[in-house]
Order: sequence, then C-alpha cells, then structure tokens
Amino acid sequence: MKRIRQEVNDLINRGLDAHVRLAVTGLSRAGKTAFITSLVNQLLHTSTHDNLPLLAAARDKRIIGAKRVPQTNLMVPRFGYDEAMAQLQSMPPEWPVPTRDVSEIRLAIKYKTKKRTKKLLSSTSTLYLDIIDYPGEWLLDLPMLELDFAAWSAQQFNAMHGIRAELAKPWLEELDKLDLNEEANEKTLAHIASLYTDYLHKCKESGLHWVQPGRFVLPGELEGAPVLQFFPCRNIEAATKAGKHSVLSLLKKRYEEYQNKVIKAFYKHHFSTFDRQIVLVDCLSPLNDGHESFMDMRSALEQIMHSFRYGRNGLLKRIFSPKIDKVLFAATKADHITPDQYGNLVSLLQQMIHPAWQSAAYENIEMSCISMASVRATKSGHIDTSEGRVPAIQGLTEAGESLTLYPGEVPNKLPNPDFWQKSRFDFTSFRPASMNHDEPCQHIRVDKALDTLIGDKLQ
Ligand SMILES: Nc1nc2c(ncn2[C@@H]2O[C@H](COP(=O)(O)OP(=O)(O)OP(=O)(O)O)[C@@H](O)[C@H]2O)c(=O)[nH]1
Ligand SMILES: [Mg+2]
Repeated sequence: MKRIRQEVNDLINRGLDAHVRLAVTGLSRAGKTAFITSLVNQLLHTSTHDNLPLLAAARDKRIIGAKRVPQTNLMVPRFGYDEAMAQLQSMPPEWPVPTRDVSEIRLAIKYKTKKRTKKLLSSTSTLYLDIIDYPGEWLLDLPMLELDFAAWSAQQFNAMHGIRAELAKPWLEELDKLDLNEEANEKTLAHIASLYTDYLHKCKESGLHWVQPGRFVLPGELEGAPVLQFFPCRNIEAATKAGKHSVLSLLKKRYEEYQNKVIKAFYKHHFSTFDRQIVLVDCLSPLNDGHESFMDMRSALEQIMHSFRYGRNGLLKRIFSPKIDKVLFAATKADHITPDQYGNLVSLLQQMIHPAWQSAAYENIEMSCISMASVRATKSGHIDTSEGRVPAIQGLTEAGESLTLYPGEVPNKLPNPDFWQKSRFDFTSFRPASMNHDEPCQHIRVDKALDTLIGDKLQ
C-alpha cells in the first residue's frame, strides 16, 4: 500500500515537473562513479558553501538544501555513495572501486521557486532527482537488434583486424574445430563462449572499446547465464545440414534470446524511464594509448549515439516512446590538462560525435559538450622554464610522489596517425586530493553540468 502511494506521488511529482530521472553513463573507467559521488556531495553541501557558482539556482541562493531519500525503484541496487566517499576521504585518499552494474540514488532538492505558476502553489518546491549509473557498454548492443545472427557474425568478422585479430587467436582456434551442423553440446559451447568473452576482455584491456555483446564484459546479474553463451561464427551459409538441435540452431536461439530478453529489456525497463542523460567520455586515455585505440573509441561513441536517434520509425520508437530530451557529453578528468587546453578538449569531443550529433538535433534533443573534472586531483598554475612561463598542473601520483608537469597539447581536431609519432600525450594517474570531511570535494564544472541537465527544473 505504502509503495503504491509512493508511486502515485511520483507520478504527480513528474507531472508537476518535480521529478527527474538523470541517467549517467560512459564506457568503463570513464568516471561515472566519481561523477555521481561528486554530484551528490556538491548538492548536499550547497546550502552552506558557494561550491556551485555555475548552477544558476545555487548562485541565486535559491537552493534551500538537499538530502538523500530512499529510492522508490526497489528492483535496482543502491548507488554506493557512502562507500565511495569513504574511499575519497581515506588517508591517503583513494579512488572509488570499479562498478559493474546499474545502480541508483535519490535526492530531494528543496528550492525557492521562480516560476509564477509554481509560486501560486507555494514559494518553495522540491525536486526529486533520481541519478542512475549504468555501463555505457550496454548501449553498444542496440545496433544488434537490426541484425540477425548471420549478419551480426559477418560484421564481427569484418572488424577483426589489427590488434583484434591477434587477440582473437585462442578463441578462433577452438571455433574452427566446431562443426555447426553437429548436435549441440552445452559444455563445448560454454567453453568456446568463455574464450570469446576472454577475447572481448582482452580488447578492453588493450584500450579498445567497441565490444559486442557489451553485456559479455559487464554481465551484471546475468553472470554465467546461458543467454550470454554464444559467439559469432563464420561460414554459416555452408552449414546446410544444421537441424533443430544443431550447434548453429542453438547459437541462433541464444542470440535471439539475447536480443529480446537482454537488449530490449534494458531499453524497456530502464532506458525508457530516463528524462536526461549525461554521457561521460575519457578522451585522454585513448590519446595516450595511440591511434587504433582513439579511432576505436570514436566508433564506440558512434554506436552509443544510436540510442539517442529516435526517428519516427526508428528502432527505439518501436520498443517504447523515448523521453530523453537533453543529452550532455562531458569530457572527464579535465584536471589532467592545463586550463589553456580545456577549449581544445571540448572541440575534440565535439568532433568525435559530430555525425550523430546532427541527426539528434533534428530529433529535437538538445545536445551539448563540456569538459569537466568531478573530483579534482591536481592544482593548476605556472612554472618558469628557460623558455619563459608555461602553464602546469601539480598533484600527487598514485605512489604519493609530488609531480609538476605540462602534460602536452590536446589536439582540437581528430588527430592523424602521425600525431602519436610526433608528440606523445603524457597522461599520468593522480591520487585524489585530500579533503576535509565538512567541505565539498573540489571539482571543475560539475556545476555547469548540473545547470545544463536540471537547471530548468529548478526554476
Ligand atoms: N584526475 C581525475 N581522475 C578521475 C576523475 N574521475 C575519474 N578519474 C579516474 O578515472 C578512474 C575511473 O573512475 P570511475 O568513476 O570509477 O569510473 P567508472 O566509469 O565508474 O568506472 P567503472 O565503474 O569501472 O565503469 C578513477 O579511478 C580515477 O583514476 C577526475 O575527476 N579527475
Ligand atoms: Mg563505476
């Protein structure tokens, strides 16, 4: 009864513009946990600190306070805010541990209303903000809905060159021993599927991001389930004797099950409930890793963008009616570069998502790009060299040594392969800065992100 009442209240709040579901995604290690932790931390402190000057409602002192309230969606795990804060506040400070699944946290933000219509009801309002963390890898699967098993297999094999071909060898060796016409043996298939999953993991470890199916590397609650035990095959057209119980038929069945029960289910049960989306992108690691990694990140982003293309007869429109009307792309970890490079980082990100951007604008989704650091690990300043004053950043390395450096120029356009020959971008991991327990953590433009994403809901 209590739950139904809460759900009814949620519906009313949504109608009154008083409830927003903000989804946070990005490929693994993009900075999702750090961002949500910082965002919650900033909002909890904003009534007592001037920590969010770029969020208009905070700057105008209209935010009365924010507090955490229990989430209403009981089917999704809680976002580990306390655990992440404990790590950031430990001595020495540590980064929060990697996360693997979807999770959620709810804030109630009390603010003074500006809008006259709302003022008629009361001079203060409450915005319920649900923040949902989910792996960007899950969005890589959407295009699979338009491909049958044979077409998907062909696409996977077409992409298997360069580092991928090398990494795929152990799996391919076993795959080539398999006869698709043969009667399916669960154990053999599970074994080959695990080699395929290893291959996808190795791609990620080598700095490649486009991995399909995305759930194989981040299975969440589906770990070990047979629906994740399939793999692409070659020479499918030659398997003319494949009967009902054959290897080919079982793989096809699992692929279709994956399309329906995993991909579509995610879009129906989670994605369809999101109002706003922030996509976090770590552009700096692929700049460090080299050309192949960079181009791969770009194609992964292109795949991710499909989820925001709602065309009239689009794939997503057929499953549900999408609601997301604002998408913000944020280049994370900007405290790794000097402030004079922020502009370049934003234009690089814009270039990476440019083609898909245009079609989304057409669909009336508002899109924008910023650079941001959720949890600052460095200070910026200048150093005097024989060539004059140069900008620099300073912080403690993960090993605890003080380091001052100019990490290099960020290209403002998609770099050519010779960029990696000429200048190597020097990207070092820093330890988060130590913080006082009663102070909000230091950030760069988390307030700008908030203003773009929910500023209009705090009017
Ligand atoms: N300097 C700096 N590093 C950051 C920042 N945000 C994230 N990082 C680094 O990036 C790593 C990954 O950040 P997470 O927030 O755990 O990323 P995630 O997207 O949640 O990663 P998964 O849970 O593994 O998918 C951290 O361990 C830090 O090393 C930031 O604002 N500044
Ligand atoms: Mg995480």
